[in-house]
Amino acid sequence: MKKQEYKSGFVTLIGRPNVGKSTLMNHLIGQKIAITSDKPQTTRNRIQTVYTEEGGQIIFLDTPGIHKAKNKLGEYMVSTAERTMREVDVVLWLVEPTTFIGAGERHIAEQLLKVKTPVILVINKVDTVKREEILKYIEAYKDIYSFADIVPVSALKGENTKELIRTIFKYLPQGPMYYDEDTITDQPEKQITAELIREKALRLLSDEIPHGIAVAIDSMKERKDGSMMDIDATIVCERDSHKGIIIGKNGEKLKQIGMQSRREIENLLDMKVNLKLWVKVKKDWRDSDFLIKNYGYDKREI
Ligand SMILES: Nc1nc2c(ncn2[C@@H]2O[C@H](COP(=O)(O)OP(=O)(O)OP(=O)(O)O)[C@@H](O)[C@H]2O)c(=O)[nH]1
Ligand SMILES: [Mg+2]
Repeated sequence: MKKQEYKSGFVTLIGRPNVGKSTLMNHLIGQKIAITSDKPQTTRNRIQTVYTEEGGQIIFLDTPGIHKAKNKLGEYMVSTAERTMREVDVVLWLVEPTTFIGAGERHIAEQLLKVKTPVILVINKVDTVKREEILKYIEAYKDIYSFADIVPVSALKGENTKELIRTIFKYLPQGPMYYDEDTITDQPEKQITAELIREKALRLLSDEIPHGIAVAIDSMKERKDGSMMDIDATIVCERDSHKGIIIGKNGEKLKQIGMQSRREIENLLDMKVNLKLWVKVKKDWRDSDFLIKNYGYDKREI
């Protein structure tokens, strides 16, 4: 019997903020690479990860949620996401299980009409609805775009995600193994470390403040005897009043952010970590081209 040809290709995850793109990507590759939170606009950069199995390889691109940008950082995020639609073999468009299709979804459908890439609609969070209702959501979405396929999943519970992988492979061309099978991501450890700190800040702070935060790793050095990694990092925020909230009463909030992120950084690096956190104010950094770039959001890289 003829051996089946190896298939491979690039697949982007797009959709409005908070629909579960990063949660789904982490689940599919079986590792936490992209940070997640219940606050919209968690992901800010394109994050590439690799899924490898015997018959093929999928390179996933997690992207920032597509929204109406209110500052230069937002514009950067949205163009990062929209750009990927043209560069890939398959688009995964993630949506919430609902029959209400708003302006945000219609805008995405319009963008997709401009490209020829096959689009798989992924109805996520089906654990939150009754099974018999799913057909209704499928019908509603069928009206706005001609999808190559529609797959309901729960990224959180891992429901139907194997079926999603099978469906993706249907649309991938024959191709090489782009990365060796041990490769999981293109994100440097330093970048993931900064993101993990930002995740804890997002999760532990409420409302407006988390959106105005960036995290910079000032230094990251392994001790000579290999016993520990010393990390100095700065949380940047937009206002003096925010700085006070991030630090908290008697420094409690910052301590919590530090403790929770240290634990995850230790898992990531597989060694003990000594983490020192600082807080700095940079007024309106999200509207400064220079500072946006400085904190790792570089237009030339999208
Ligand atoms: N119930 C349920 N919640 C989910 C599911 N998938 C994701 N979530 C939750 O939805 C929230 C948003 O998840 P993210 O993965 O950060 O969403 P995202 O689309 O990457 O968001 P942005 O990066 O802001 O665009 C988190 O609180 C997740 O736990 C799911 O299948 N079921
Ligand atoms: Mg995300």
